[in-house]
Order: sequence, then C-alpha cells, then structure tokens
Amino acid sequence: MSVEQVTVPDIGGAEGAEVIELLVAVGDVVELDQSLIVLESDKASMEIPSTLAGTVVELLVAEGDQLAEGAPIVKIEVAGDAAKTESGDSEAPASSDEAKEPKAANSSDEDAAPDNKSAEDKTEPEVAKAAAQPSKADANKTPEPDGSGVADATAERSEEGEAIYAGPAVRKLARELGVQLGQVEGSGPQGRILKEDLQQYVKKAVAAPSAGVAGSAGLPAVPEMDFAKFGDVDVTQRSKLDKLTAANMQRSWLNVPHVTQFDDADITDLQAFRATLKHEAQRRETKLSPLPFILKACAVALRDNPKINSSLARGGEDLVYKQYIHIGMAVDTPAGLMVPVIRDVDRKTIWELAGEIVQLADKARERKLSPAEMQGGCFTVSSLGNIGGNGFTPIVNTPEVAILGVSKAAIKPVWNGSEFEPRTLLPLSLSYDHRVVNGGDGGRFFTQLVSLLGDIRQLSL
Ligand code: CAO
Repeated sequence: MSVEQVTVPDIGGAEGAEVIELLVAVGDVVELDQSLIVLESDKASMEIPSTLAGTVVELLVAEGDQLAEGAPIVKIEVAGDAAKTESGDSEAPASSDEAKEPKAANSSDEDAAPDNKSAEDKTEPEVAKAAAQPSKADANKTPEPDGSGVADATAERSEEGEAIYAGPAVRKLARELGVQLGQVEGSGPQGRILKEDLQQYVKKAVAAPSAGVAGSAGLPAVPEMDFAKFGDVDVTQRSKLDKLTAANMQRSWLNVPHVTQFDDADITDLQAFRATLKHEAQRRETKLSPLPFILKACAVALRDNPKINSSLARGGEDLVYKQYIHIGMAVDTPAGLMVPVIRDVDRKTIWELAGEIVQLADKARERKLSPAEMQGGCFTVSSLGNIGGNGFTPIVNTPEVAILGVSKAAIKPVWNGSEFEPRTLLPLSLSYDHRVVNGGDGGRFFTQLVSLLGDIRQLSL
C-alpha cells in the first residue's frame, strides 16, 4: 500500500479555475479516470479525472478554492507498489511536500515561492499572505454555519493600512458582488467582517440616492424586488458559468452597436442530399444535421469576406484580419451556454465537421471541454434549429464581429414564376458589429451564405 497524490492536469493554461463541486469524499473507493472534482474557469467547466485507482484518504481542496495546473487534489491509497502516473505524484515527505506546494492560481509568484521561513521569521504582510492562502488542513474545515467562515478568518490590510478580518466565504461573496472589503465595517470580534455586514453594505449602497446609477456606463440600476411578497418562490444560486455568460452578453450588448439582417436559405436540395447520406452517417456512427453544411458555407463566405473574419484591436485603431477560420458553435448544456470552437473549418470535410460537432457538443454537455477548446473563434454559429422559432437576434460574441443565428427550417410555398412550389426554407439571422461591418459588407457575406446553402455544389469550388 502506498499513498499518492492526484494533481490538476494541464487545463489549457487556465489560471484561477474554481472548485465548484467535490465529487468524492474521504473513504471513497475511486477508479482510474473517475471524476474527482469539477473546476470552473472563465471559459469552461471541466471534471478532473483520477489518475489513480484506490481509496481517498485525504481531500486537499475545498469548494471555492482556486486551482492551477499542478495543484494537489486528493491523496489516494493505492494497492501494491503503484508506479507514478503522468500527473499523479508520489507522496513526498512532509517537509519537501510543503516546498513543492504548487502556485495557487490566485496568488502572485512571490506568494507561491517555496517558503521555508518559520512563522516568527516572517514579516507581518507575509503572515497575512500566508494566512490568506488556504492550507491543506484549512481546505477540509467545515465553514461556520452562518457562512461567515469565522473559523478560517484571515487578516489583510486596507489601503489605509488597517487590518481587514474576513473569512474565505465572505471574501468570495465580496468578490462576486464587486465590493471592496476595506469599505465595509465589520461587526464581528476584532472588527471582523461578517456576511451580514456585507449584506448591509450592499443594501445601503442600493438604497442610496446615487444607487440609481450603476457602473461606469451610468445606467440606472434595476431595483431589487421581493418576489416572495406575491407568492411562493424558489431561489437558486446561479452557476459561475451562467453569471459569466450574462456578463459577456451585457458587455457585448453595451459596447457593440448591433445590426441584424434576416434571410431564408432554400435548403430543399441540401435536405434531399442529406437524406441520401443517412445510411452512410449510421455506418460512420455519426449524425449529419444541417449544421456541418452551414459551418462549411460560413467558412467559404468568411474566406471571401475577410472583414467578417476580423476583430478590432488597440481600442479600435487597428483591424486584425485573421488568416485562419475557426468557428464557435453555441451549445445548450444543463450547466449553461458553452461555445466550443471548431478549428480550420475551411480545411475540413463535411464528415469531419459532423464528427467534431457531435464530439464537442458531448464534451460540452459532460463539462469536459478544456479552455483551449473554447478559444480562438473568429465567428459564431448559434443554432436553435432543433428547438424552434422563426428567427432571433443573436448577440455578437466579442471580440468577434459577427454571429449567425439559425432557426427552424420549414416547408413553405415559394413562387417560382408560374406557380407556388413547396420548398424547405431555413430562417437565418446575421448580427454584426456596425463599428466594423457596414450594411454592404454584411449584405454581401449574407447573400453569399444563403446562395451557398441553396446550392451546396458551390461548396466544393
Ligand atoms: N431546422 C430543422 N431541423 C433542424 C435544424 C434546423 N435548422 N437544425 C437541426 N435540425 C434537426 C436535425 O436535423 C436533427 O434531426 P434529424 O436527426 O431528424 O436529422 C435534430 O434537429 C437534432 O439536431 P441537434 O441539435 O441534435 O444537432 P445540430 O447539429 O443541429 O446542433 C448543437 C448541435 C450542439 C448546436 C445543438 O444541439 C445545440 O445545443 N443548440 C443550441 C444552441 C444555443 O443554445 N444557442 C443559443 C445561444 S444564445 O442563448
């Protein structure tokens, strides 16, 4: 029997990925590749698998911890003389274990440097920093029932040099609310800031006359409402991903002057062609929806209309024309909206794209996407085709400059010059950043896209 450690693998360079869920507990018997924790970064949430099989003897993280690559997660007692795995370090003696302590994602290099000084040797700020960093033992502590985290209370200094005492739960809440703890008066022992102090502070700020203006955009705040006054309610806390998506949407909505154009693509022939490939798709164990054709058509139209494949830079001074065509695909998942990116769409076959759509959508729904798989997009396609609707106005996924919304195709009568003919029409909407894309640019791109989908033979040209 030996005790070994599982650490955070390469998570695509994500710093500060937060532990949002613990999937194992001390005493659990885990298998190789069994998920141990769920991490959530700014871009993705992902389950971290075990690189060892055995019994969990110690959990080295707690919910809310910020982790980076190499951070230890659990200690596992493995049967026999298990060899080291790629990311599972062998148990090291206590002293060197401390020296090896990986860099906490939210700490500076200075914080993360091996610290062999005794507590007495440390200067006061160093003690404060060390205290602010949750130790392994702290990680397993149960928070105070009032959520104040008093048991884990740590001290920092305000701008005026006064000590700020607050527990991790309060600090986390303050971060989420964007409150500077130095401005909050603590009512706990030694002026420790409790959750209630923070709530009071926020309530006052909202009620204050200036509270009608929120943020630098000078927008009037939406007043809080007590919905329970009108009937039963059920309140759930939103996931970090949901809140990040909301923030991204708002940022884009407020910064980008949007224009949305609408058109229908006649996909009668595309659908007929797709139907002939049904058995081939089954043989390849994949699914061939209209989406790979749409992505391919977008890639061709992006290549021919480079402005749609650009991004603003240097505060609007420059326009960056990307020489690659990576397209994001919005995926609806129980955890929230995710946008994995399919790389080099212009160079892939329809079958390759079909396979990648299924694979990335599955990964997104299983929360297994890495941040790298969600980066580098030039353009986004958001398909609500299997859900329904005649059309919608998608919000540009900044810093991209355009996004395509795909609604549900339907058979409609189309006048062919002498009679009405039943044709399958696919409603499309193209939103673009009017700072970069003018009506002509958008119109040319969109017309070409609609034409390509109407005659997919052109995709091979
Ligand atoms: N019109 C009519 N039917 C459509 C269609 C469309 N535009 N698009 C897809 N379908 C059909 C498919 O053909 C398939 O039916 P068949 O098996 O009979 O061929 C069925 O709907 C299921 O499609 P799907 O959703 O499983 O596959 P997809 O390739 O079309 O889409 C994905 C994949 C991941 C994009 C999609 O599942 C998804 O998550 N969409 C939501 C995106 C979203 O939330 N956007 C909003 C973002 S802003 O809030």
